[in-house]
Amino acid sequence: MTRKIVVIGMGYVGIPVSALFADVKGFTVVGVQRMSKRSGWKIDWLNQGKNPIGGDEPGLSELIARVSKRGTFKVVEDIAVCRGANAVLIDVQTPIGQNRIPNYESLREVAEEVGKHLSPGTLVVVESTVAPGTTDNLVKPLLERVSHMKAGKDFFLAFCYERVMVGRLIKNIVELPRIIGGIDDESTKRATELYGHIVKAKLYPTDALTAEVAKVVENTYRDVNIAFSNEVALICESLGVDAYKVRDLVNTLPNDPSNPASNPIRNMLFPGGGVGGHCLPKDSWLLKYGLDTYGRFRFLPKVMVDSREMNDSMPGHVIDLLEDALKEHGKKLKGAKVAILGVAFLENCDDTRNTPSTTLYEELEKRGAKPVLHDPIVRVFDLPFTRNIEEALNGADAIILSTKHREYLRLNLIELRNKLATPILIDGRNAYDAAEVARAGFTYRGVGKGTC
Ligand code: SAJ
Repeated sequence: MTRKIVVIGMGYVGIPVSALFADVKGFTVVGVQRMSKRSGWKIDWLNQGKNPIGGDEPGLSELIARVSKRGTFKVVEDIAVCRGANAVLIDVQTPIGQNRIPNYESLREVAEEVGKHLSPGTLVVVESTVAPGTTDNLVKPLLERVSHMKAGKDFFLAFCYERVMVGRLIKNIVELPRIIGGIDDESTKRATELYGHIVKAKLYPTDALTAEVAKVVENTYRDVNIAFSNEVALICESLGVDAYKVRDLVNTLPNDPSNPASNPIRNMLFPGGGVGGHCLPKDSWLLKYGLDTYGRFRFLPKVMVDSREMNDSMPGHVIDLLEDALKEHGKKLKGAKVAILGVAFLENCDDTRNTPSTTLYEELEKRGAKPVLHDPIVRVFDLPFTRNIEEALNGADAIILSTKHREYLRLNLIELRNKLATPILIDGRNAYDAAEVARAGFTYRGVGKGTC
């Protein structure tokens, strides 16, 4: 008997997980995507067997072409396709608003629609990151109210979070352990069985709330570590030492001196020009929202809140470094043409969600400069940008390296210098060798590197 899986939301999570399930013998997958201005075009692309995700995604294009040709994967607009599904995966965006409160508009809408077309026995899985308490207190009651069925009895529900990263979407789904958080044991059992078909790594069964907390803690932990590294970077700039060298030296210390083999590497993360993406900038606030909404007692989780502030301050710090370098040339930010290299939040991908480059651009504009954004991979973006690097560089008074795309690492520094009106390079990602940049005639500033 063929198993029918429905995946709602054809994004960086929904597309690879759909293609992986569609590649399992006896499975067919129907993706559901709204005909939105930003993403509607993906429906046709995917139904032509084409991969709409830009940048390097090893194995994804071949997989989509294969399952599309085989007819086990198609994408539609109509969510009624959930009827008769064995499992429905929810992979919609769960951003936070300006007020740092989760915006569950898509999640509510989808849960409501799924509820209308839910069949007895269906397993519903929330893969989108949500605040702790959301599966039990928002998704479950919504599905039950609309479907007139009981979760855990007539249908099943679990929270099984993704650990994808752009540039290794397939790899992370297949090779990373997966946490399976059912609202009850039967839901956990069914979800474990389902993911066993695509995940080669260990599956960890738990309850939905614990899984929800684990997800946002996992990302907040990373965000706090990055914040620590950014603070160290500022200290190093002030002391005139290289924060990246310090990081390398710190990471030579085995984690457990009494038993070096136990965990050989201490992993201080990289400082940089800011933290972007759909996850780290918001997951601390989802964790806080869960605490404030469903917690038995309240308090301000200062470490993670301060870390968010630290990481959010880094684009501003990059601009301070620029202003300092301009002063060396007797110039001001006002009227300066600034080439911002990189729109994507991470190297070698086209994902622009919460990119620090937006903050750079808007802050520079506010301070009277003329920023020009460039990116070789990104296709669509909310702000004006160019894919023609000459347009960004010619006559610029400074370059800010915001994203460490490999294209930028190959640039010839001398030629680069000759295109600029003022030879200033601000390195937000430790992309260049400071001494080499200075030898090429640039005034150099780097996050965590200070001057050279
Ligand atoms: N960054 C630094 N320093 C570092 C690492 C990253 O400044 O040492 C910056 C990056 O430049 C980027 C941002 O942080 O702007 C996020 O980068 P990331 O490497 O964390 O990429 P994400 O957000 O796509 O991936 C994270 C991962 N979470 C963890 O490793 C705990 C990934 O495993 C999750 O699946 C993903 O969030 C998610 O979807 O939740």
